[in-house]
Amino acid sequence: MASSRVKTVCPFCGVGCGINLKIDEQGKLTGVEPQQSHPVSRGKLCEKGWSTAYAIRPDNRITEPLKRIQDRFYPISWDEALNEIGEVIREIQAEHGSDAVGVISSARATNEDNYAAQKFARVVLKTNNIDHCARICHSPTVAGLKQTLGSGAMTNSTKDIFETELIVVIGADPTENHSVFGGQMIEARLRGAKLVVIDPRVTRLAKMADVHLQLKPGSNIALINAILHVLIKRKLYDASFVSQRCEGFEALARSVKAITPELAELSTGISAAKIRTVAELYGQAKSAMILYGMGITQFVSGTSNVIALSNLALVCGQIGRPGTGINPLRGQNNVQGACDMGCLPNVYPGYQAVEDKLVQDKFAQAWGEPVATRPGLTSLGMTKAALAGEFRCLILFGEDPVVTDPDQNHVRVAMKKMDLLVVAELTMTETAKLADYILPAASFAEKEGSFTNCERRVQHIAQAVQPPGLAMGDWQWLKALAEALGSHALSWTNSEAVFDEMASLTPSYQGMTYSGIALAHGLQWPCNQDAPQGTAILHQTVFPIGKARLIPVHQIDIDEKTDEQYPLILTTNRLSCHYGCGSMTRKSPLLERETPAGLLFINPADARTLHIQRYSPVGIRSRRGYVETRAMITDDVPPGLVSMPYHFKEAPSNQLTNTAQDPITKMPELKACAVSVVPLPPGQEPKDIEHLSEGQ
Ligand SMILES: Nc1nc2c(c(=O)[nH]1)N[C@H]1C(S)=C(S)[C@@H](COP(=O)(O)OP(=O)(O)OC[C@H]3O[C@@H](n4cnc5c(=O)[nH]c(N)nc54)[C@H](O)[C@@H]3O)O[C@H]1N2
Ligand SMILES: Nc1nc2c(c(=O)[nH]1)N[C@H]1C(S)=C(S)[C@@H](COP(=O)(O)OP(=O)(O)OC[C@H]3O[C@@H](n4cnc5c(=O)[nH]c(N)nc54)[C@H](O)[C@@H]3O)O[C@H]1N2
Ligand code: SF4
Ligand SMILES: [Mo]
Repeated sequence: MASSRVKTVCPFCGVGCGINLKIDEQGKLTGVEPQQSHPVSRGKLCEKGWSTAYAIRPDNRITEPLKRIQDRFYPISWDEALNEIGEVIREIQAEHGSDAVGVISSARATNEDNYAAQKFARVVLKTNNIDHCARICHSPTVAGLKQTLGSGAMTNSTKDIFETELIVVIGADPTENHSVFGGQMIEARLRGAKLVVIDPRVTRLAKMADVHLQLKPGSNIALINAILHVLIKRKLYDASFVSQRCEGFEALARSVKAITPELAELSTGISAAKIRTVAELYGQAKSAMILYGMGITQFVSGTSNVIALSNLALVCGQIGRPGTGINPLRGQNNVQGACDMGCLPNVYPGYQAVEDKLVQDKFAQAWGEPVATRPGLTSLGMTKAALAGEFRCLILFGEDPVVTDPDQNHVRVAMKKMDLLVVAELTMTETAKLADYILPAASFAEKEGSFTNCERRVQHIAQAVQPPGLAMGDWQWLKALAEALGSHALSWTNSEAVFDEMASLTPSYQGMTYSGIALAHGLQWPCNQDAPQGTAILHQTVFPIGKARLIPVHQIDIDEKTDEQYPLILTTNRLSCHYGCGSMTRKSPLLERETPAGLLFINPADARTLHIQRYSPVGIRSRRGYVETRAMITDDVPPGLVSMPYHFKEAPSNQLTNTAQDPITKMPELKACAVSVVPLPPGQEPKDIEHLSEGQ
């Protein structure tokens, strides 16, 4: 075999950078290089992209199905595993009904895997209990933008960053989290674009911004409404765009009439003068691009926050043209795709409503079987129902909720309480450790499929190497499990057949084929008869709902208040070198060397009051849990606010976080909870969570 390079896509974040995997003569993955001609990454990768080969190396992978007997895992054949799982599912459904089981799919896996997962839930298990990590990521985007624009996705393309006059980054830290795109933002800034950053922390982009609005956590709506107040009062908005393309302006104008910058100064902590400056910059820019992330969505006010941003873009007509738009920075490599595929409890592929009778009939006919008709449980809803004894079995792949869902103690109890937990993974995660069966999954390099990046670009991924041991692609084991349950609904013979079935049922993907997406570095949806080459900018002449809706929203404060016992607010953030639960990036010695495990970022003033030294051990307690780690003293967080990454299983910030939820999407408030911080005695090492729980 000759050495080769296989063209594929980075498996980490939603930027979707183009990579080539380097394969040696023995068929072994030896390295990675950027694709020079890729339209998004333009020959660049970040440190995670460069470390891809480490993330999936065969040592340390799960290579055969495992069954837990008491506290140990034993190898078992695929047939035995699937038959036993199938039998327990049947028993549970016979006793407790079809909704006692559910599936959590993976925004890290392919469109084909996710399409198969929702079809498996709906046709084989007869339940709409299907969800994935978008719930705790951009579900408020999907819900909010669907209401205001009719489509919950990034409206523009990453290349627009070079065509805009004004970049507004709100609640996102792109140089850490969408690093290649973040680098392009720096480039655009250096070429003359203006930059406004709205974030309670001083991020790298905040340091080079024209204006940084360092607002109090959770005060986004108060701020945006005050900006709207100035825009409307001073007639800086786009009256002709509003009259031609929007409805609801009068009610919106009334709702912000009393929200003066002076009033907003009290709740946001930002001076009225700065609020006016930003309103002027945004109102007067020929083109302005809003880019936002978890600092908008991960609040009990998540959906309203998204609506507020949409109101802002719409009244200024900053949408439907190059260099404009409202642009959610979708997080995972394929979270846009997993949503598009219908891995959500209320919609089929292409956001077709589960409750719509015509849609039910369409899918029942296409799939040749009756489908579940009632909307299902969300991921956190499944956890809650498990704790109540109403949900008994979860099939989960490519997520590690014990580390990444809020309130870790309560997630652990729920996972243990179920009669059957099946986890398909690349490695032994904290969640897999609690499973009854672990199935070995193939990584992105070991299977064919497609990923949809943050700008709706559907890209082909080619198989580069063989899966280790007995590992299988996710749709392949789902198909085998369906067969063990007596169903042939998933009987595709290759990934292309899965894609073709999906495209035929998903209007925005209808014009796509494997050859089409492979040729052109992907195609951006909608891609259909009207737009065979795909669509770079949404809503250019009309919104899917006709006119866009301006919807008044009001400030909703964070759920937990500080008090004497818990005097600080904890927010959670990400670090450039680590990703999600860390199960892939932490295999790279280079990435591991760059960042110590755990960390609490704290302002020097708070550190002084609490007698905390640089890098000294600290304990952090919330109303739900306790962790220990080391303090990093920095002006990047203001006094009163501390921040922790959530990548480290030794010091999981999700021991502490709040499960209070946005009422519309059930998004938990991962970005704010009340904590206390204490220094540990000098010389005492921070205990990792396992040892802490043993001691309790
Ligand atoms: N290196 C790395 N990259 C990643 C990931 C990773 O784990 N590691 N994960 C991927 C995923 S799944 C996602 S969803 C994306 C997320 O990417 P981002 O959305 O950038 O994620 P975060 O760092 O969690 O939060 C963004 C910012 O919100 C700010 N913030 C907190 N509260 C508020 C507030 O009230 N208002 C405002 N305006 N801002 C606030 C925080 O200070 C932080 O800077 O990253 C993706 N990329
Ligand atoms: N405190 C706090 N918590 C958070 C957040 C926060 O900002 N703060 N952010 C939230 C957000 S936005 C998100 S998206 C979630 C992410 O939470 P998760 O989705 O749980 O995180 P990941 O690390 O992406 O986990 C993915 C797992 O998938 C596995 N995997 C990768 N590829 C494949 C595949 O092809 N098949 C299979 N079967 N497995 C695969 C990896 O080995 C990894 O263990 O975390 C959330 N949790
Ligand atoms: S920016 Fe995202 S997609 Fe690009 S190399 Fe880094 S992690 Fe991969
Ligand atoms: Mo995410």
